[in-house]
Amino acid sequence: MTHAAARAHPNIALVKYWGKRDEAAMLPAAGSMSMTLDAFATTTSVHLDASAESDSFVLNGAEDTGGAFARTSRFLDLVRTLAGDDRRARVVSHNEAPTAAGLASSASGFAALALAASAAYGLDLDERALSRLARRGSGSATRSVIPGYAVWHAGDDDASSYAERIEAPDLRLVIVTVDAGPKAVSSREAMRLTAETSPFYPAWVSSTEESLAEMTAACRAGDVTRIGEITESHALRMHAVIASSLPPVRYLAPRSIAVFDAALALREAGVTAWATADAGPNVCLLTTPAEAETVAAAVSGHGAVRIVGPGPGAALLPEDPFAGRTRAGDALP
Ligand code: 2P0
Repeated sequence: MTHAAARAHPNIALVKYWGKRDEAAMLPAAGSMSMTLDAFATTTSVHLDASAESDSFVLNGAEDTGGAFARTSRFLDLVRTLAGDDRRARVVSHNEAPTAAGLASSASGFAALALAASAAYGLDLDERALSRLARRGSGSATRSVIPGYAVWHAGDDDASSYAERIEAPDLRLVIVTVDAGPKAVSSREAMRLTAETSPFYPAWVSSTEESLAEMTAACRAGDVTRIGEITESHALRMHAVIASSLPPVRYLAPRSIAVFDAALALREAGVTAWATADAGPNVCLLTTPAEAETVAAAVSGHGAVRIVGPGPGAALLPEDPFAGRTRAGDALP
């Protein structure tokens, strides 16, 4: 095969990944757990081109020659080494996530790229091997390979650091976009800063492993309340350790805190709602399918809301969705 296309979705971590033990090998300091979403897909095609002297990358309809291209090309180098094939490739990628959703596209992006590129270069990777490969592109992409709920085992080397499925109750996340602007500090940069400067970082790492063990037990037991409690407290611990960096980094805004307060008010009124937030000001509320509309209505005054649930893992597409439309400026599907 000389071309392949794949689709993958972002994920929201309920036990967060924040910090690397080994940046070159992309090994996390601790394990994490997430829900892969049923929305905001990234679709990516990879065409090998024996005559090309370099890779090329079209992202959301525009030729990219900057940082995203460089990261994509470095990732393709890994795939070429695995496949023993040094042909260059043309990569076309489209994110459904509106920038305004505030969802990072690196998880869905590298999960889709790992699958499309490995197939185009003739590698037949199982779910675990694909998860390990996606990890090399972006930590959170490790989990986006997996459908539904995923645990990413920190591992102690490349072979043992992968994500796998975990059974959990059917839940929903109400995404509240309080601020659609770009984040001030990238996750990668802020993670590095936290690990290097926070006096609380060792406790963050050890307590995350404890939270993951408790979360795994709560998922197996189908204990939604416990899943929610761990989700919210672990998110706040992550923001606390980030804020304890030097210079400090603070992702939560006053409007984000108001949504955490809204979650508490909902719980006091007997509604299931637990808040979490990633490296930005937007907040997701974890709830049940039956209560999702109630939660969404209750927080609609805080920003745009969208209800999402567990979605599929990375999957190959039978046809190239960009066929004949691989140039910058071409209309996208
Ligand atoms: C997570 N985040 O577990 C955490 C929670 C953001 C907050 O993974 O450097 O883009 O590519 O491994 O995966 C965002 O960081 O960072 C992230 P790299 P990534 O989802």
